[in-house]
Amino acid sequence: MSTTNTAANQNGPIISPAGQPKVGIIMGSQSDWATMSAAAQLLADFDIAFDCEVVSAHRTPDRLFDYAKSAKDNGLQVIIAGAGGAAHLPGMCASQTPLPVFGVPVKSSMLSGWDSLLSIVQMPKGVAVGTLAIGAAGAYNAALLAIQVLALHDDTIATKLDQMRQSQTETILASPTPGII
Ligand code: RP5
Repeated sequence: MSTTNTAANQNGPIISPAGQPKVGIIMGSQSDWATMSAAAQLLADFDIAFDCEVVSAHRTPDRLFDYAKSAKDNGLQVIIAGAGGAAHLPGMCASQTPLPVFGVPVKSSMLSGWDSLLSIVQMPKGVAVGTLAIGAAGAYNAALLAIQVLALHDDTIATKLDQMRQSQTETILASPTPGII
């Protein structure tokens, strides 16, 4: 399966850093990109190569199976899968790969993402998906978890992660009074 290291959003493309993609980002539809771009952006900020594709569990099931079965051999170490509605993408992906899969429930128009959340989180015993929050915060945190996994064996990433968390802490401590920035 071909992969792309460039993903576009409303503000322009998010170009993956050069090199072997370590994280795969998949989503059920082009319409999920507004949410899932948060994951791509954080990985790019951490200088971690990723690939990004639309892969639908229902509309392109063969493409999903090809993607998931070959993901580890293709050098990926973590998969982030976002989908909305009857969101079977993360679970079906997890069933076909030994890699850790983080699922992002995309906010749906009819049920505000409750459908997405419940269909991702409620996996049967024996096949695991790490389920994140609904929406862009979930996509961001999925990338953060992927970064934390990679940091276990990469000191450069671990150092950046420490710096990011320290900076986040300092930002809060610098303005601890509500309404006064
Ligand atoms: C899911 O259906 C996708 O993940 C998306 O969140 C939702 C709606 O898809 P579109 O109808 O916008 O393509 O498969």
